[in-house]
Amino acid sequence: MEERPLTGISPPGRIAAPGEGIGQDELSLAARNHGLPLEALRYEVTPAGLHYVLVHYDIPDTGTGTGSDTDADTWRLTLRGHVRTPLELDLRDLRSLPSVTRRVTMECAGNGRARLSPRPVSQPWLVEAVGTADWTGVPLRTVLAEAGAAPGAVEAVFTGADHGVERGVEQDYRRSLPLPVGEDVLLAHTMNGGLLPPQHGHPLRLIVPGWYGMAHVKWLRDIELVDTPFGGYQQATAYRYKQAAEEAGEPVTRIAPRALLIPPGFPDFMSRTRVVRPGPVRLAGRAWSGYGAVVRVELSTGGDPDGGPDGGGGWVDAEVLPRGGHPYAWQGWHADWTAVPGTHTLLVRATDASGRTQPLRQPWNRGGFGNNQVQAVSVVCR
Ligand SMILES: Nc1nc2c(c(=O)[nH]1)N[C@H]1C(S)=C(S)[C@@H](COP(=O)(O)O)O[C@H]1N2
Ligand SMILES: [Mo]
Repeated sequence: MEERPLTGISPPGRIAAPGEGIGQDELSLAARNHGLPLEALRYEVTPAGLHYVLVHYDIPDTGTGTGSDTDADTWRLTLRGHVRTPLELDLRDLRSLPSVTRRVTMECAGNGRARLSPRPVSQPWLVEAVGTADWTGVPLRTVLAEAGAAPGAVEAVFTGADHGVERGVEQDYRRSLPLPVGEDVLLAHTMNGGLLPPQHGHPLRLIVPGWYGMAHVKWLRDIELVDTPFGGYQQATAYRYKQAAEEAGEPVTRIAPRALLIPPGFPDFMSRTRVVRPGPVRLAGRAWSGYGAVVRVELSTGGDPDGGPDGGGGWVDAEVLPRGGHPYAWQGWHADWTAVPGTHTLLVRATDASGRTQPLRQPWNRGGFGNNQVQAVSVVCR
C-alpha cells in the first residue's frame, strides 16, 4: 500500500537528555534486535543464528525457512511499473536462474549509535550490529533485463512484506536504488548454503554489497521501476545524515570503515571488561569498509580516546590479511602485544583504499548513523 499518515501512535524522534540512561522503549528494541556476540568475530563467515538482526516492524508471516513449510510455494515476486514486460516469479522460477554466491559483510547504519553523546533514542547499538554471510541468489540485473526497463525509468523501488508505522507514517518497508543497479546486487534466496531464516528475510531478500543494512530489503515481494526518484519515508526522511530534524540531509549509503577486536582473554559478566594474563597476547579482529579494501589497521594499547589528538597512546600497524576472493567481506587482522599488569585501553582503527579512516571523536548526527568512532576495549592484566 501507499504510505499514509497514522498519527497519535508514534512518539516523536528524540535525543536523550545528558546522562539519561537507556529507557524501556530502547530496551524493547534491543531485546528484539540482537547484535553479533563479539567473540563470533572469530568466524570468517558468521553462523546464521549469530548474525546481527534488525527488524523495524514485525517479522512477517512468510514461512519458517526450515523447508517443512509450504508458505514459500505461494510466495511471488512481482516486477512492475516502468518495465516493458511485467513479471511475476515464484521461488522455483528464481531458483532455476543462474545464481552466484557472494560473501558480504553487512552492518546496520545505526551501529555505534548508543555510544553517541547526546544519544539519539532508537535501537541502541554499541558496535555489534555486523555480520558476514555467504548469500546465494540471482543477480538483480538478470531479472531486470528480463522485465526490461522502459524509457524514463530512473530507480527501482523494493518492497518488503512487513508493515508498520514509524514517526506517524504507516508503510510497507520500502527502499530504492538508482538505475542502472550494480552488477553485484543480488536477489538472495540462500544464506550460508541454507534457506533464509525468517528474521533474515525468508524467502527472498535484496543484498547490496558495500551498503549499510537498510538497503538490503528483506521479505522482498515487489520491485517497481519508477520515473521519479522515490520519496518514501525510509529514503527521504529516515536514513539521512542531518544535524537537525528539519534538514533534508545527505542519504546514508555505503559503509564507513571500521575495525573491531575479537575480545581478548575472558570477560567479566556485567562490565564485559576483559581479563588477560601477563605476557604475549595475540590481538586479532576484523575490519571492513564499503569504499574498498582495508589497507591499514592500527592498534593503540595505551589508548584514551579523550587523551589527545593521537588517542593518548602510540599507534602500531597490525598485519591486515588480504581480501582473497571476497571483495565485499571483512578482512582479518592481527598484532602481537605483551601485556603487563595493570589496566589498559585498546584502540583499533581501520583505513581503507579510498583514504577514509575512523575518527577518535564521534561523528554526531541526529539519526546516529555511520558512527565509526574507534572502538575502545578495556582490558585488565592480572
Ligand atoms: N523488509 C525489511 N527489510 C529490512 C529491514 C526491515 O525492517 N524490513 N531492516 C533493514 C535494516 S535497517 C537492516 S540493518 C538490515 C538487517 O538485516 P539482518 O537482520 O539480516 O542483519 O535489514 C534491512 N532490511
Ligand atoms: Mo539498520
